[in-house]
Amino acid sequence: MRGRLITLEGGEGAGKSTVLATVRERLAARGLDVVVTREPGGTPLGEAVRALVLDPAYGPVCAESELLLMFAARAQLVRSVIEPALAAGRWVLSDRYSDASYAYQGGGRGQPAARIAELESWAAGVRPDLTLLLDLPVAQGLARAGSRAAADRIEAERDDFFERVRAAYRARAAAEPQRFRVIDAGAELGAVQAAVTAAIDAYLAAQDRR
Ligand code: T5A
Repeated sequence: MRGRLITLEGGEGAGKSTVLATVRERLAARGLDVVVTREPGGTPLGEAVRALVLDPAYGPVCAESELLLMFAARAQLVRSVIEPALAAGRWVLSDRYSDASYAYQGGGRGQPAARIAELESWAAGVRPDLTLLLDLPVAQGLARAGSRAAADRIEAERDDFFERVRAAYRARAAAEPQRFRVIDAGAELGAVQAAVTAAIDAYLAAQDRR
């Protein structure tokens, strides 16, 4: 039986990396074979693209280049990691995936959604089965991210860019409620983890009933 692709999405500092371990443990406890990856990255080529696209030394980067670089990394990840894993019945958990391109390059940079959809169709070809959107106010996420490390090229954007990113994510979740679960990521960590656990358990229960 084919595996499932679960993606974690959200703005800067939303807590994706922090809750990823919770999701992985929940899936593994059910005996599922889980592959964890991230975007951009997840392959040697993808990690090199990540270093390029996030390095402030290359800025300013035009929106078209940024979009194509994200999909160059994604195409490689799908073909060498995601698709083989799903075909082998493994479950894939990805820290960001194609919704990030709709949010950042679409909402943030103004690239047309139809263009991104076309890239998604031929360069990626695999859509997530379940997406957890960790949603929180932009200022709260930036404060969390900022308390950690030096800003990368995208983290250095202005607040209005991140407001457009958040709006695009929320619009996608509203348009596809069967795929998205929106998590209040502004809550304290225990509450976020509980909400994530409940969402995963509900999804697994629904899979069992199929
Ligand atoms: N990008 C990516 C695009 O533009 N297009 C694309 O198609 C793709 C795939 C890299 C960048 O690339 C862009 C988006 C990004 O700008 P990334 O590495 O996933 O993507 O970038 P970030 O969002 O910057 O990752 P972060 O590590 O900042 O965010 P996380 O993983 O969401 O947050 P996390 O877990 O590291 O938590 C941040 C801090 O908050 C604390 C944590 O301990 C940590 O210190 N924290 C909490 N504190 C209090 N309460 C809670 N509930 C907390 N949860 C976490």
